[in-house]
Amino acid sequence: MQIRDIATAPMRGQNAGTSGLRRKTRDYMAPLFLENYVQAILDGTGGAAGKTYVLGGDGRYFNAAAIQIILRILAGNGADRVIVGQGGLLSTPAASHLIRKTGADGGFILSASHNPGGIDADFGLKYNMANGGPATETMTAAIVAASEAITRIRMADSADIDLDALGAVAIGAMQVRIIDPVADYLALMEDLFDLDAIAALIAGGFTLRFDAMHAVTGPYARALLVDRCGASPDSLMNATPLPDFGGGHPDPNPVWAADLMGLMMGPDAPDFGAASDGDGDRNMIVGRGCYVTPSDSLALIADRAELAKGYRRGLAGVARSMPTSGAVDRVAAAKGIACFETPTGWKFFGNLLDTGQITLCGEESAGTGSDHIREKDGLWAVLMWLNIVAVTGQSVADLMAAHWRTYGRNYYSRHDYEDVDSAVAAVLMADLRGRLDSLPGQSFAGLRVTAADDFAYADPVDGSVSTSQGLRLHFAGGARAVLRLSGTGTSGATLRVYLEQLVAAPGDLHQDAGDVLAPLAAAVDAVAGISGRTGRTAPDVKT
Ligand code: G16
Repeated sequence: MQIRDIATAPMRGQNAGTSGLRRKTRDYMAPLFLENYVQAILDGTGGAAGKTYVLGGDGRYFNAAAIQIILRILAGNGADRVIVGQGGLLSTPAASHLIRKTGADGGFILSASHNPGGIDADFGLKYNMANGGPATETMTAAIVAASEAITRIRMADSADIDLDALGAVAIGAMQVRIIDPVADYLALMEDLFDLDAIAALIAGGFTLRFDAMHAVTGPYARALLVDRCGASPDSLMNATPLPDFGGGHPDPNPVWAADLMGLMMGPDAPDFGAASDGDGDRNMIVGRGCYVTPSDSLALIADRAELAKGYRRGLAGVARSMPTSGAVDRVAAAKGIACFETPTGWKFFGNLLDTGQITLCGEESAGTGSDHIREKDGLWAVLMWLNIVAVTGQSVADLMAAHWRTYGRNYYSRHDYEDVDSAVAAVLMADLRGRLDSLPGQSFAGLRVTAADDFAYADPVDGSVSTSQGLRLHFAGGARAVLRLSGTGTSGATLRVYLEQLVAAPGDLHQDAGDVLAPLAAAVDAVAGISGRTGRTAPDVKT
């Protein structure tokens, strides 16, 4: 087998965002784009010689072809071993687990997460480190530097391998092992949760519906919920992974999982509903007539995790991303454990998890997880909820009501303005940032600002400092708004406005969040001039 050096030019301006590099699929398919990025990852991480990698993706368009290319580059760069999910499939949590379990040096996960798939949609690649987690800021910077200095791609001249055939195959001196993508993950869930209790709950007549959104979790959910826990096969919706996710937007929230939401809010709702995203790391939890916000889900899990066998020892601490609501903070305070506030992005939890300072963490963007891996984990959250329901015998709605009565309720909503002109979005943020110091004491649409800042985070473990992580506005009466630009979009800018109102002693537990948050939304528009600057009178997506 020959190894060739292919001359190439540096990539400019391809700085990876919140989670790897996401681009239009056609960009990724353009000559040498993927090749450049993969070679830059290897160059930026000390080369591949003698190393072991995990490789797989969410099955979206270009997944299998990209895997063949990456294998040739790994072989060309002298990698020793690659573990690949059968059919090229691996959910992000399963990949994180495999990296840790096999002691691999890193992993390549092919996904643009919840972004749509297809030749005219999105593709992505993220590199995870030996701890199973997304590359840190420092490692990402090294990869970006390598991408700007790259001159050649080193590739093996080898034929495609059969990604469907389980077992070992060699590409030159490199061993490739094709494995069942589900088995190891299933064993991990068996260790953490009492699946017999969940099976008994289901055998007793408890009904559920899980929407895999035509993405990667279909086979995982079938193995866990149907085969292991005895749910009926029609408990699964959209459970066959498709390259274009059936034309849908595999983002588990009330907007994109509208069919499931409609069912759960209707007269024939099952007891429990859930969904996961493209690569299986996000989750949505919904009870009969009761949607659970990701922030509330994190708080409830933090309160009740000890009911699941993997968490009996209690929690070392918890963490949430800054825009996530403060609901979990009050649970942590009541338990007397630490609660960290990190920038958006799962990578910021890695050091806290690695040093044992936290057991659980989560984000408003539908990610929840624990120290079992170094990614958020959609089916983990589903099993955690089912385990809690099985042990307490309470419905999702009753669990949430009890939680709010104890801790108060953080009404929460995120408003997204999508595909905004990038320059307009940048000016909006820069202008507000420049006025932050003058805002406290001023009122907007009747609400008085009490504090305003630009969130910065100093990692308590490695000391790295991340600045400009979102503009925070606190208002009188326990309201908070955060404005930040998304790091995961692929066209224009997405402005995210996170709205939160704490009601410490809610009289009516079920007030509509939109009503509660309307004055805050008006105040944010007044202070930031969103409608004036963008010409949008309403957000594109409200979750
Ligand atoms: C990724 C990260 C998450 C983060 C989210 C934020 O999610 O893994 O930790 O919360 O991006 O997205 P944005 O910058 O658009 O607000 P995922 O599920 O897309 O990998």
